[in-house]
Amino acid sequence: MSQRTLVLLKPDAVRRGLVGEILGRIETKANWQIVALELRTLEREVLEQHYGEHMGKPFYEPLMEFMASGPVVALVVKGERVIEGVRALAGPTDPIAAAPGSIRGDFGTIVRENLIHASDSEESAEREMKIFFPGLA
Ligand code: RTP
Ligand code: MG
Repeated sequence: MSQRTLVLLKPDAVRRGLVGEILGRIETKANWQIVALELRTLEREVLEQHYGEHMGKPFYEPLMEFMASGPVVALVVKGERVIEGVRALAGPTDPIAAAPGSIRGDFGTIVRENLIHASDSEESAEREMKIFFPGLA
């Protein structure tokens, strides 16, 4: 089942020089390909659209600040079961709970600074792709 998903390499990943490492893990999966990619510092409005579901939660403002603290790499990955697949590569939200071998498990310690975002459903993927790559067919 071919799908598309929206992935963000968060500002901590870019600052720490982990872009190549993380992109490599995604790019080398069989039957997946990167179909859009951009390095970009996110404006508040874009972040509010993207993380709107979390508005009002205690971690929302610190999350907004962190996500605007430097450039992110935004990309769309297309391929076989890629929505579930990138979430599996990333590991659970809390890096300490994430298994070694996952991106968050190998490189993270702080819940907020967990290196990567990936869409969690087909509906989220459609919504998020429109925010970051409105021109994508
Ligand atoms: P994401 O949306 O970034 O892919 O992460 P997720 O689905 O694994 O987690 P979600 O619950 O959607 O949370 C979004 C992001 O907010 C930060 N966060 N901080 N308690 C906290 O301090 C806390 N909880 C969540 C993380 O950056 C998380 O990825
Ligand atoms: Mg999420």
